[in-house]
Amino acid sequence: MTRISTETMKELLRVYFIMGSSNCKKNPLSVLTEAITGGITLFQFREKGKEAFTGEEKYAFAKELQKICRQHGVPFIVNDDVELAIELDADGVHIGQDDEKADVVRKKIGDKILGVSAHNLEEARAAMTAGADYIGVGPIFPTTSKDDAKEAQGASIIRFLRDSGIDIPIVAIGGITHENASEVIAAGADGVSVISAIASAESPFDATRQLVQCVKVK
Ligand code: TZP
Ligand code: MG
Repeated sequence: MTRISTETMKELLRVYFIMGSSNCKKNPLSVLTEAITGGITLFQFREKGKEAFTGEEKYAFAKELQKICRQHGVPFIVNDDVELAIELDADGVHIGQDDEKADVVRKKIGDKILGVSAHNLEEARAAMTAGADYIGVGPIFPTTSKDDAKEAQGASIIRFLRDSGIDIPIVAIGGITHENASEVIAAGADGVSVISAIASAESPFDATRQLVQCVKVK
């Protein structure tokens, strides 16, 4: 295996769906299937919160979601849990600033995709140096999907990072909907990452289709 190219990474970030069991109104397996049919380009398994599965149940649930992703050729990324990602032979890992250090994770996962959350220029530069394939920047808009979310920064943070020379693939996150997705793409993001816009939608399929339209060609 070799590291993913910047161009391929940018394409995968276009519509990046993140989900765990607590985010879904309907059966999570159907939500993921609808999202894939609607056109998501990347999926992240993020099993967090009071009711979240742990241990064997978490593993089994992840495996089911990974199977659906594999059937449809959508890469499967694991949030935080580097060991689970390795056990499942996932396509990559996404870590935050409070998780294991990015350079240590890079050594553990070899050429798998590595995503790192960054909130400012310093963190973005450090992630690039540590070997991240992309950074997730946010929250851009207010969100209710992350308990410990920092203050929303607006799409201008993306423009600021680009103007400061950050050329690594960037996915914007936090409060993104079909109404504001094109704004973050115009500010320089390669794609949008969403939880509730798809997971809480009456029709995850329709919601995904709408997002796909919004992020089409810059
Ligand atoms: N990181 C920053 S904001 C956020 C995460 C995981 C939650 C995004 O969820 P939503 O529902 O798309 O605002
Ligand atoms: Mg984390």
